[in-house]
Amino acid sequence: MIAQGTGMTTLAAEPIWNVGKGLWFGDDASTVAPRVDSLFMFIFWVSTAFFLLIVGLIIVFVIRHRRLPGVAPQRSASHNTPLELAWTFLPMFFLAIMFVWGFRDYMYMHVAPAQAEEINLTARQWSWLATYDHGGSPTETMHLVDLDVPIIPVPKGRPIKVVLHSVDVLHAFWVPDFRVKIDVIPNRYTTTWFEATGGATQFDENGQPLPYTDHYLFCAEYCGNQHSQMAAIIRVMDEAAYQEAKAAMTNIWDGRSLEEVGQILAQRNGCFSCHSADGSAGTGPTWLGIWGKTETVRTRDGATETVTIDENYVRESIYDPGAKIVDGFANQMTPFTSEQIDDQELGAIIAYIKSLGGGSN
Ligand code: HEC
Ligand SMILES: [Cu+2]
Repeated sequence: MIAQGTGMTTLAAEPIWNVGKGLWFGDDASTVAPRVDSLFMFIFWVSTAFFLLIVGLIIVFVIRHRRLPGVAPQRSASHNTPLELAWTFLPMFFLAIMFVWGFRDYMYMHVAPAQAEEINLTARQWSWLATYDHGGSPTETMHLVDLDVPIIPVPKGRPIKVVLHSVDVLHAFWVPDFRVKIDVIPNRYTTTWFEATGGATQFDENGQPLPYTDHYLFCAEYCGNQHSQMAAIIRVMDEAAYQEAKAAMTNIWDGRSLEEVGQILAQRNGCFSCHSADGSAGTGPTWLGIWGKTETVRTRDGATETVTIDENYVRESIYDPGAKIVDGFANQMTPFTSEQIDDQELGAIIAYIKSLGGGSN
């Protein structure tokens, strides 16, 4: 485990199977990184041991039982119950360990803590745009190879949930130092989370330790001829520096937060003639406290389904309201087009509905 906030791994606590980890893994810079590495190394050494055992036995047997002139071939043994039980249950035992361990870490990786701060990340050919809860986006860039990529600040020692979507083709969000990777898909939101620990201290050209650490964000899904340059820098810093970096960001909405912008957009687009934010139902259901709740809907073919109100559901409810009609309401909402409510505006409306509370965030 990583000692929180220090970004240092305690050597004494390293399990034995982590031997050799340094050969191919880079820096450990998030809480999930040591978990991934440890499981990977365990599987690696178990596989190596069985590989050597099996190939070793094959070689021994090939030599020992090879055909010799004048020696009649032995009859094959038909059965050996203890041996067969052993080679069935021994590997099963190791596979069960890998499964339980993998499942535990999979759940850890996929369920973001409720108090996580959210950062929206928009992928396009060929760049990344981060939008924070206060409506700002980073402007600072770094020159990599032959283009300037954005520097995306994140706080150290606190969970961050990343809400991702693409405005064009398939991309993938990959931060090798964090061991975090997820597809980024057009017309749909995907989410992931991480808690940055920063990893090993980094130094400037003069050998002085830097107050932050930088980690590459790559696109990991071939998305066109500049795919390899679709990068960004995730900069892990302490809380004070993070708040300062956030305050210095530009905001295309006059300094308004995403929630405030969402409320204004809901007003301008006439959503409040059918929806309320105070719990009263009108032509449409109220938005108060719906976030994260499950509800019953009717689909186009008349089937009943249970849905959870999340980013994807709200998106669909706006662009294609007839796809899932809330129980107790009629199909009376006219679809909005992406010209009327564009991508960034949709993100703001979602932030606003989210801010009205509910089961989870
Ligand atoms: C003409 C009335 C009307 C307008 C205007 C309207 N809606 Fe709706 N909306 C409805 C109705 C009726 C439903 C429930 C039936 C359904 O699911 O389509 C609904 C459902 C929804 C839902 C799903 C709510 C839930 O509890 O599952 C969301 C989200 C939503 N609308 C967002 C919006 C947004 C955002 C706008 C403005 C951009 C908007 N609506 C404008 C009538 C309207
Ligand atoms: Cu890409």
